[in-house]
Amino acid sequence: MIAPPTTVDGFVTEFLLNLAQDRGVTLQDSTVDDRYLALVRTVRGHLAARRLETERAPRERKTICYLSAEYLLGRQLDNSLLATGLEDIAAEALAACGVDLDELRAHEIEPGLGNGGLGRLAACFVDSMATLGVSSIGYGIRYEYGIFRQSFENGQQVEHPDAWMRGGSPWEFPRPERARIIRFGGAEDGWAVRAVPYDFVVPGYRSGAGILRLWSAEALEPLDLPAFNAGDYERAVRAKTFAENLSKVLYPDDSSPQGKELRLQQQYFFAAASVGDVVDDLLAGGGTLDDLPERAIFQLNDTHPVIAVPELMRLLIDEHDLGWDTAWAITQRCFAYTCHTLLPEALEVWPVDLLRRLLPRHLDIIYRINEEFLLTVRERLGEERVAAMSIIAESPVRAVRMAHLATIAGVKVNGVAELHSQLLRDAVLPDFAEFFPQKFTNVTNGVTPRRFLRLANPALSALITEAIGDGWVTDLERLRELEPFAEDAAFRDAFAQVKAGNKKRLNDVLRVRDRTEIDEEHLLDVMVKRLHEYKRQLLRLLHVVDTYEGVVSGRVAASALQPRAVLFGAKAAPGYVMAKRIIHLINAVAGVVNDDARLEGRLRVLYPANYDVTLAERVIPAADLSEQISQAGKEASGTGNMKFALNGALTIGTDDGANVEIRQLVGDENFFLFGMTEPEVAALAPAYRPGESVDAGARRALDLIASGAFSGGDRSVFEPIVTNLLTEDRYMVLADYRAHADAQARVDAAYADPDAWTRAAVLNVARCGYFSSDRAIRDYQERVWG
Ligand code: BZD
Repeated sequence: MIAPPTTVDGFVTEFLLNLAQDRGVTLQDSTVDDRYLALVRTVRGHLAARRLETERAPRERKTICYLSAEYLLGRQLDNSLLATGLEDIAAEALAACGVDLDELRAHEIEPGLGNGGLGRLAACFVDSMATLGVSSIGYGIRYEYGIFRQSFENGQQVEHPDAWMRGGSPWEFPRPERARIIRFGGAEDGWAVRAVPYDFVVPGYRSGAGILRLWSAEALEPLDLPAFNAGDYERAVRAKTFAENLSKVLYPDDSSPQGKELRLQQQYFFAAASVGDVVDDLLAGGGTLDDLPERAIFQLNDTHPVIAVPELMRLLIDEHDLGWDTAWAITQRCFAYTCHTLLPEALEVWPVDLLRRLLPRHLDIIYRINEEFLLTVRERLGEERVAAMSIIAESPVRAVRMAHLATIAGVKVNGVAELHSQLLRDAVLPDFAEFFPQKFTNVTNGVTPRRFLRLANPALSALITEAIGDGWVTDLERLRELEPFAEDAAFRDAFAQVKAGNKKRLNDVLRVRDRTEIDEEHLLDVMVKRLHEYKRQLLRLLHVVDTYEGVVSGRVAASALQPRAVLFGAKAAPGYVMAKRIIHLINAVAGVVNDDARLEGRLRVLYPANYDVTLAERVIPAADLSEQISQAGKEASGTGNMKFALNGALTIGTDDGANVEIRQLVGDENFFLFGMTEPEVAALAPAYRPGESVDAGARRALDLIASGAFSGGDRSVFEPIVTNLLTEDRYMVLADYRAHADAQARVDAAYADPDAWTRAAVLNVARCGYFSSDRAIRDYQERVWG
């Protein structure tokens, strides 16, 4: 094999060659874009070599086929350099050419092919599988437009298309020879598109590689030539436009499925292409269909790819002539399902009418699976359980419940944190947990230490490595060895300096992208995540308003405030009206608070637009306080919570999702717990009257908002928010208000002793090694794929 260069000279040669041959320019005449693309070419050569090497190594028996509609990858350059061990060589080589590596880094547009936690988790998992040497392939959709770019106009969210591929997509390898035809509709009204795969190489840290295979939709015929020749230019490209729409854009709804036909087309498009790809590979390698369950498992990332279940059945029966029972026996061993939600409205259902039109054969298969399943339900649990457990819901319209289908077909069903898995069994799918007790398990989420510690926080990484060596990068539990350093004053000093330096690094980007900055002396208090009522950005905001009101009304001296910068980052689904109002309110409060001299600059609210993975990598290492304040029983896990703790932020949080496990590990004294527990929420819910006993602080905040203080005197603008809290308050913001405010006071008191704070921060880092996605993948191997 031709080994790519691993010396500085070799790297320089390769880079200049790529510049000349690929871009057709000399270094002198090159643009940033030319230099960036030539650098990617050079690094990509190493990835390709790594992949060939991995493919030649003796194969593990089973390949993990991760099916996910989303991968929120983040920028690729630094991770590729790190994984291949080329960081220093590339830096030296480019310096020798007089090229500014930082400028090239900043030039990369991140592929934002996901909405939030679920998509980012998939990206962490492919990284970990590659690093652990697990034979794996991630399948998904090559959206031409990823998650929208957010800007604010007069404080309100405006969405813009994310043209991340403008200027090409230099990391991927097109694989047109593996293209497949995907058919929709029935015998009379059938139509088809071509699915063309593009491979991203997922480099493992220092060894190994996986593939991320993303499908792009194309028309079978790119042009209707007779129509074109007849002058009907619109009709000439109609089929092309129609087909390409399938992979055109990521749906930006993260928690409430819209039931849109194009979305189901997207799901089937990538699920069918992926299942077909795996089956073809098996047969081409001399395997038989009976071998499939030993050779592959499809991990379903939520219900979005569940249509792969009837698709495999169709393939086995209609195209490979297996009988129903044989096909079902195989299928039932090939899938496992991960659920990522607790919100009932987030469980996907597809109207039967729509399925009948789009995928009639699949609907028939689903009906038969259901029929046979319900026979056994009737037998074992009785007729009265049938309606609740059926795959088919009868109202409000007859529809297929994808979670039921996934649970019936899967070898395992898992939740993503201990509490979530328990609630999944007790509340979301209780009948199924009774029927299939051995199917249900937990795998607590994790995050990749490569991107979220080693790359995002170089200074802390260096400090940790200096103390305990660099084994933690692939064995994060070794952070435990830092515990004794919490008692070491010199180490704490160095740790505090790292945090201060990270605030400067954050300011370097905030100044450029948002023309703002934080005061580096302030406590940096961060709430970054999708905007959703259950996550309760409003709870944080009401406390900001209450604090502001205290100063301007003269009840509290500004000088008594612990100086804080409260930073929000969040996108709202474009159709989620209340979430967008909340964004407007946060910006409105920021405008007023930041401009009011009476606060003496001791309370600042920042809301940089377009929070994405790239910004996360700067914000998280700089944070002192991590806001994880969802209503208990609503956040399945959270993964931001893990990233913050690993970077030495303390958490203020409810007993929800993985917060529970974080607190158990870091210790109560190093975590600011507040609020109702899930059973308390459940007990209060039936009789909850939010307007009846409003806390005085919350009342002052609501009154100030209602007065128009943040809307130029216009009382109508934020009235729906105030009214909603006082009359409905679905996520009990007001019920938890006092507990939250008291916890914030405990935060202030703790921060007043910087050394003790730093000690707690060090312990957070030392005790959170469990939250590595490497550990999560090992758990999947043991509990799900084994
Ligand atoms: O998944 C999130 C949960 O809300 C988090 O608690 C959890 O940590 C992560 C990872 O397990 N769920 C999502 O991010 N969901 C979506 O993004 C999504 C996207 C499309 C449709 C439905 C949900």
